[in-house]
Amino acid sequence: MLRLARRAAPLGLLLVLFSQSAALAATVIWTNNSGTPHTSTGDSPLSLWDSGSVGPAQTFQFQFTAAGAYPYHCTFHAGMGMVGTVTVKMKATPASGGAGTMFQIKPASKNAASPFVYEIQMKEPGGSFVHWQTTTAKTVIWDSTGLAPGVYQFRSQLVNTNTGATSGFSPGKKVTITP
Ligand SMILES: [Cu+2]
Repeated sequence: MLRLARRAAPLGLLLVLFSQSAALAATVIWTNNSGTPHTSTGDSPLSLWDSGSVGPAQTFQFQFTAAGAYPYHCTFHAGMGMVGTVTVKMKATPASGGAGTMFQIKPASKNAASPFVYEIQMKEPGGSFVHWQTTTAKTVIWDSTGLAPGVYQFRSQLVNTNTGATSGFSPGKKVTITP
């Protein structure tokens, strides 16, 4: 399951999170509980979604399927600071295991469709995030054979290969290789 976290709440458009534990997908629902219209519009150049004008008491929903950080704004009131970021976390299973474990690294809830790909970075114990692999697969196997014990991290972002636009990286997902 991809998990969602809200970073900043827009002023008028409240974010309600629906996390479906069974389905590998996460739908975010914005509810306008103010008295004037707003939008939920994914920032350009990725421009992943745009609600158009959402009136008072109306809702808009969008299903996120890829880990990443997705900044968005209200087209009417971005200048007043009505902005936010939806953060979609990665999954990895198991969370820990001895060297030799075949870990499943999951940047998304479904395989990417052209022109999108998932760009995954890895951080070794004591190191920095560096490119690991770019894939269209929702699950990638990480063969930990021969690796030193410690805490490794993975993070991922959505990339549009036509435009080069990116979401921004998800938070790091920790995977521990036990001694
Ligand atoms: Cu607004």
